[in-house]
Amino acid sequence: MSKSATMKARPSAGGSAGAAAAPRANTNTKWMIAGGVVVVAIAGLIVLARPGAVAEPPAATVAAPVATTGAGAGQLTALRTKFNFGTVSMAAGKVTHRFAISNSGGAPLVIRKLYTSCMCTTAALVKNGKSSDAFGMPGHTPIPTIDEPLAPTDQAYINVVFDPAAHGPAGVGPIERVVTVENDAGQPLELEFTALVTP
Ligand SMILES: [Cu+2]
Repeated sequence: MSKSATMKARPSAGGSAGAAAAPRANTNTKWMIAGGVVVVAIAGLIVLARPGAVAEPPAATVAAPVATTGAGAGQLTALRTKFNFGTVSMAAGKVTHRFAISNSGGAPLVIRKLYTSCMCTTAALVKNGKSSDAFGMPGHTPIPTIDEPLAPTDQAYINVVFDPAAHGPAGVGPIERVVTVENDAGQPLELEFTALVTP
């Protein structure tokens, strides 16, 4: 502090007409800067205290992922992610449902894997009329990587087969199963179905 004050005072000590005015202006400037710092500090405290100021950063983070799903990225979506079979009889055998999926983004994506939450359920990818193998539950059956590309123009389904008799007589009652579709464009797509299993 004292060192910088001395260095600043030295040029104005030259004996010109502005010699007397210069140190005073220097002092005034210091007070103005000090006052400005106080004003900024108070303003900062007011801004921090406002609830609206806290809400602003999350809004900005929400906007960021939206930008990445623009024209240059794929986006795996399903027309519907839930389906209810209603009442399903073990005696009547397996039931199937097709979930319509698509790439709603602006670039191709790759379907890595699909698998189900239980050994009573299998899922296959049907793309442009051609079906993949049917995959079951990890740990019960192998779940290989299929690396199937999906263009925005492709017509695709996840064909789900549920065997209500797979769990034997103990399988009676309401059930809920999930089919997971891993892809390179974002979070895995989860398709869910429910049923009420009767003998
Ligand atoms: Cu099961």
